[in-house]
This record gives sequence, structure tokens and C-alpha cells, in this order.
Amino acid sequence: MRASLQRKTGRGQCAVAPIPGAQSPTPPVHISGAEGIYSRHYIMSVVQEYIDRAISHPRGRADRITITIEKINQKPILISSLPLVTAECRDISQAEDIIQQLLSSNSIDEKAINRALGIVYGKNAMRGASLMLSGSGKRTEPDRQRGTRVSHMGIGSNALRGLSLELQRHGINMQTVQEALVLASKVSSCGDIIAELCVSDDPDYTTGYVASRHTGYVRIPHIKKKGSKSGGRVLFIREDADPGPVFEYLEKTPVIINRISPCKGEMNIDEILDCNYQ
Ligand code: PML
Repeated sequence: MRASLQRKTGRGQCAVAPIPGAQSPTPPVHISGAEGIYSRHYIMSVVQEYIDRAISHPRGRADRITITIEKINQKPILISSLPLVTAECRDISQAEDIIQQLLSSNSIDEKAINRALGIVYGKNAMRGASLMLSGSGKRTEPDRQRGTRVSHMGIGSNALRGLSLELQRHGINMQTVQEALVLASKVSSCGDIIAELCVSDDPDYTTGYVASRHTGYVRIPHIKKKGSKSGGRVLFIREDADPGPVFEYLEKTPVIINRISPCKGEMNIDEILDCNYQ
């Protein structure tokens, strides 16, 4: 589901179609997006839930909702969720330090880290994710504006129940956390991807994460200032990887989480770096 809101014109009307010869309308504002893999019996209730979400989102009431339903013909790959922890972090400068430490401990080169920080803290948030070589920092997306859209992932109902219980223990059982963990777990299950950096483009959501098989899913509070429209995702791939199959895996291969790894509460960065999951 993708929901957006056409920016209002001066007279409070919605510009729905370009008037010939007039200036092109401003691009629509992204309101909400969601996806999952469900058995067909659940489709109607999921569609209803997605519509409700799009029209009651804190970012505004969507005036365009696109829902795509696609039959999956390939058997989904079953994976575990990444272990989750929240880093102790008091402000944006500490957040940047934590990002640097986590990415360095995953062998991401300084050059690539700096380029990634430029993307996620840049003025224009990207809609999709950037796929970056972990050594040279070179970007590999054919279309830099679009990036890659991680898709075709979901979580089984038993696993979702288990995850909700784990997150509840730490007071973070929110859809945003669940969905970000599902996406990050799919991303990290791709052998050529080493790590991911994510800063939400939601101006009101100031927790982001660094995720990898090695250090798990590390939530970082205060990763950006409240009200900031910047954000994005950078996926670091091996320097010698062929990006083609990586795009294919991220965008097309169905992956379902059917096992949940432990979720911890707050820990400091040294304790987090001591937990080596690989
Ligand atoms: C998003 O806006 O979808 C990204 C959210 C990232 C952080 C989720 C969390 O709190 O763990």
C-alpha cells in the first residue's frame, strides 16, 4: 500500500491533474506505506487495515491510496528476525558516533560511512534505499532518485505474536518497529549485504537503526532532530558483489520471518559491540 496527499493549491483545492500550459503541480507528499505476505483468506481484512491506516495517519489524510495485490508463485524463504537492542543515546552527536562505531565494526570503510551519512542527513530524503559499495562508497543504483525498494517480505502469525510479546517487555511494541525489523531482517539475510543504516523520513520519528548479521538490529534514539524531513536507507554491499542479483533478491524474492531472536532493552554501545552474533 502506498498512500500520498497532493499538496493543497492556494485556494484549498487539490491539484489532481495538470492544466495544459500551467506550471506542473507540486509532487504529492508521502503519507504511509506498508506491505506484507498473507494467505488469501486474510486479504480483505488486511486491505481494510491498510486503508484505515492511510486515512488516519498523523502525517495527514491520504487522498490517493494505491493497493497492489500480487500472487506469489515462489515458495518464500523462511528466516529468523535479527536480535534487537536499543542503544543508550542522548543526542544527535552521540547518535552519529554510535553509527560510526557500528558501521566500522562491520568493516564498512570510512569513505562509505561518510557518503552514507551525507545521504541520510541530506536535504532531500530518498524514497527507496541506496545500494552502496562498502569500501569505495560508490552507489550502484541505476536510478539514484528511486534507489531500490525492499519488497516481498512478511512475518508469520506465530512469529508476530512472539515478536509483539518481546517488544512489549520493553515498551516498544509499535507497528513502526515491527515493520522496520521485518525489512531489516530480510535485507540482512542477503549474503552480499553487510549492513544497513536507516533514518526515518518521518519528521516526527527520531529513532533510526544500524542493522547487520554481526551486530543485530540496533535502534538509535535521537538519530535526527524532531521536525527534520531528512532520512533514508543505505544498504552496504561487498565491494566485489554483483549488484544485479542483490536488487533481484531485495525487490522480488519472497521472504517470511518465522522465528524471533531475542529483543533486549537499552544497552550502551560498548556492551552492544561485545555481542557478536556471527
Ligand atoms: C521508518 O520510518 O519506517 C523507519 C523506522 C526505523 C526505526 C524503527 C524503530 O524504532 O526501531
